[in-house]
Amino acid sequence: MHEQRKMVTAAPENSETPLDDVRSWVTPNRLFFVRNHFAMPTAITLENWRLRVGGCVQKPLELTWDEITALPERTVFATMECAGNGRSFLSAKQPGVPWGAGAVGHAEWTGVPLHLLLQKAGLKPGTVEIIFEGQDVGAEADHPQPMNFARSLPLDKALDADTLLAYRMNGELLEPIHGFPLRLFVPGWYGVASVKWLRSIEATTQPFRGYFQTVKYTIQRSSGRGKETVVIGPMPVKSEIIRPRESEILGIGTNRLFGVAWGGPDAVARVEISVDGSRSWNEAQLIGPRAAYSWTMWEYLWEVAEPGDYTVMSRAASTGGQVQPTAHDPQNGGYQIHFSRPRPVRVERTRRIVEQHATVDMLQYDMN
Ligand SMILES: Nc1nc2c(c(=O)[nH]1)N[C@H]1C(S)=C(S)[C@@H](COP(=O)(O)O)O[C@H]1N2
Ligand SMILES: [Mo]
Repeated sequence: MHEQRKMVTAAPENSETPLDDVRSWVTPNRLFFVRNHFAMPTAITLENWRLRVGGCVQKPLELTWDEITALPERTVFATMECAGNGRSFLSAKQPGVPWGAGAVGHAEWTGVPLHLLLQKAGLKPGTVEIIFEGQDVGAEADHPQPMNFARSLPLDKALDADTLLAYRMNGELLEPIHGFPLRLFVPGWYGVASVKWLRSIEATTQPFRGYFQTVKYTIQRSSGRGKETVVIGPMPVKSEIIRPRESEILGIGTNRLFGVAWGGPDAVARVEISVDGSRSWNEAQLIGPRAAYSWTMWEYLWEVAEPGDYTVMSRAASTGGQVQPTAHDPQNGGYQIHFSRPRPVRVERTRRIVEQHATVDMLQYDMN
């Protein structure tokens, strides 16, 4: 089978992981979704690339590729999802890339813990955030002046031992489209935090007000003082049904449901399945590794006696006690879309095999 990313927009590339074909815990690099706001920088080489560390530090640094890769490295397995993943499923249409379910993947990320570099530079007292700037430049409809892609992290997350300056993905040097040669990688957080093609890091004493965390990538929350704008951060708990596929027709008897679930910074504690449109829930089996930051695969053997139209749903809970909601929170707008999405399936007395490459007969009769 020749699997490839599913293009959503071509220039710049925005493309999905082909979730329908996911069988493994780790997503291969060439299938891992891509989210680009601007054209990808093309002139970066390991020789001409530098990383600057500056702002509110004792000792500003400018590091080469060899200097970075000589530092101690760390490896973290983590799921990364785009904050707009699933946007096309919202009933109230939202602006932005019309993602299906596949702006998510799981990989092994290797790099230098960011705190080691910040330690070398020496943060001055009063630092509240660290700003990360990519080499890619462009404009947006509501921001016609060209700007670099940039985001900040609160100091505590920047100093977390697992926050990496990543240069390997699944053991390979980063592919150009995933941020070669170096990107920030913030495990447990939406992908927007993980700035690609990193060229500068700056400590600041003021909260950063960049476009990608004020105009875009924010959600609303109500507090005692009314509505508050919150910058998108950690991924909440979520699950996806991979099989049965969209519009797949099942047969009576035993049907295997299969999917993935993730809990942002937490591990997945449990996944439940409803086959009656959320009236009752039964626990699925978790398969393979279960760890903080990582998605977990699950399966559920569904015994169906009666043909008919069913609504299948999955609902994950994290070790942190979060449970996936059944509806989208309108305060999230076009972001943070993690509700249990109903999947209608039809069960017939006769099973139709929809595997594209099935060589067996296209009809299989159930003996019941
Ligand atoms: N420099 C830069 N970094 C970026 C982006 C970008 O457009 N430019 N997109 C962000 C978003 S919104 C996401 S979801 C992830 C996607 O990473 P990937 O393309 O490697 O999957 O990168 C983030 N880092
Ligand atoms: Mo994103």
